[in-house]
Amino acid sequence: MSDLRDLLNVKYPIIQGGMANIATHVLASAVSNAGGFGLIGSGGWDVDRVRDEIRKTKALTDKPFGVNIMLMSPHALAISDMVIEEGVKVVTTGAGNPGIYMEKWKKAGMIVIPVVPSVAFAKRLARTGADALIVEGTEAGGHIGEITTFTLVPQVCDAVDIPVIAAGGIADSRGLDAAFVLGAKGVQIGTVLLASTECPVHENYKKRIVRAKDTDTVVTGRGTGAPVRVIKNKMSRKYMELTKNPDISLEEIEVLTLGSLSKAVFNGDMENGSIMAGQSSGLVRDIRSIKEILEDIFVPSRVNQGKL
Ligand code: TUI
Repeated sequence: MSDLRDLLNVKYPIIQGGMANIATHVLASAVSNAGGFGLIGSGGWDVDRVRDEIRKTKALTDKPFGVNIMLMSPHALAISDMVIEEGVKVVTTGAGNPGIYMEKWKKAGMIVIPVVPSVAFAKRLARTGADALIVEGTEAGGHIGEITTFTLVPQVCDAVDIPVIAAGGIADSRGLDAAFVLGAKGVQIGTVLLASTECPVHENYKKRIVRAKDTDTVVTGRGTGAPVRVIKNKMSRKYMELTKNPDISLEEIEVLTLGSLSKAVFNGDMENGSIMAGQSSGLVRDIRSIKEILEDIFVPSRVNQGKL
């Protein structure tokens, strides 16, 4: 059966999420070298930083990798041109509509895989020339949509005829198999990779994911246009208070979100930092190498046994 392994030329049908501040050349090259599809994130970085990350990734792996373009970023336009100059072969997009960039990316021969949170948006982007779609449910960490993976993936599979990659809530082989039963041809994972030995986040961040239980995440900013799932802490409570103010702007929210994300990622501040993570945190029980994580998801799966 043809799946993401054929489209992206990888060993496993598993993409790494393009997590802002976290998906550096270190993470992307480690995922690609282990047989998954590594992504460099762009949220929070300017064009020169993302270019530097691309060059460093090329030096660390000869396997395929891509770049995630965070469309709410003020640098998105500049990054959208730079990825063409740098010969990047695959882009994923998130947190907005990539419509204005599609034509130039397709002209450059790139594979374009937008993240979609709804059926209507999926249909629109399939018509605009997307090669595949990452269908992300509300279980995911960071900036999210409203609908669950379990209900959204089959609806999008029914609505489009390009491959669907399921994201949100997937951390083990049961999640991968479930996604394939729903019609997906691959999965994207983020949270489980936060707790990997290679992930360049502070050790406190990794330990907090491992310690998290099912009810430990909360969605801040629902109703502001930028809902973000994080682990509950002092920061999430403060954020909930601030976003009750109807006059707060999306830009102010972005600065607050990314500023506090770096406190968690770099300083390991688990109280004042924004610990972005998905509901699958409750499924993550230890810190393992990326090779172990990918093998644990794929090797026992029914997809690998040819049953799905
Ligand atoms: O983008 C993500 N996850 C992210 S981005 C991020 S950094 C950030 N910075 C400031 C504020 C908020 C976040 C942390 N996590 N995932 C992909 C994703 N895309 N989830 C949902 C969407 C999405 C939402 C609406 C995609 C398209 C969309 O359409 C809007 C439209 O234009 O119709």
